[in-house]
Amino acid sequence: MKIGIVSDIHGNFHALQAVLKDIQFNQCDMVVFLGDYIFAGVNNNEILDLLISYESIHENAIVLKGNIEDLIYPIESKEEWIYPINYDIYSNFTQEHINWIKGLKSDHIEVVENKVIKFIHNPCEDFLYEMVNPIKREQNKIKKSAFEKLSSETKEDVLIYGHYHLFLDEQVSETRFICPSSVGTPFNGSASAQYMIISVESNNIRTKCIEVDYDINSQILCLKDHIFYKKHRDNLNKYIRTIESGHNYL
Ligand SMILES: [Mn+2]
Repeated sequence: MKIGIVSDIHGNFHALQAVLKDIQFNQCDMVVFLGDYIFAGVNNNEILDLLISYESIHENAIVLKGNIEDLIYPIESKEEWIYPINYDIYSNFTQEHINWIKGLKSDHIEVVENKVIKFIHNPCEDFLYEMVNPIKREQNKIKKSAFEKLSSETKEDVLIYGHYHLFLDEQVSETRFICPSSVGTPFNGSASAQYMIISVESNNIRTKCIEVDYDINSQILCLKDHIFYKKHRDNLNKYIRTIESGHNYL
């Protein structure tokens, strides 16, 4: 059983296209999307259309929501702390997009052979790293005590989560923790589109971190040509810097 794990697209449509092509090439039996698809960049509608059609075509696709998808609620109640660009992104959504986002589940449990695997965007409120460098996140070390606490609260054998934009595969106490980095905005210093394939065979789980080159120049042209760029230049320049460097300038 081969499962493709896709997380944290954050508006990077070209990176998503490259990853889905690679997943097709690798013939995964199942694909799980761990959330944080939108409210960044300029291709939010294209990403939603692609995910909605992917889910309808592929029986074994699971699409979960991230914390970013929940921004839809404070946007609808017109909270002041929302970045203005996110009001513009929201105003371009169709009712179908909005209904689809609101219908997404937060987690999914899958039993593969004897392994119970839980998928979720952000597994806990605690930050799982000692923050040494908020930009170059690959310099941060995992916070063992936070993982131990999370393990004690986790019933499943394997916990697969997104949110941190860094690859991870660690056994802590009774739990195997796996993070597939980020498709659209990795924070490990590599400007590729990143995801993971896990293979479960005879109760053994193997993980493979995959970095796919994508057309980053087309994505940047798309950002600079978009009407949002004139209105939200500072915001989109930080976004461009993030995808070019693979570090967190958001
Ligand atoms: Mn997140």
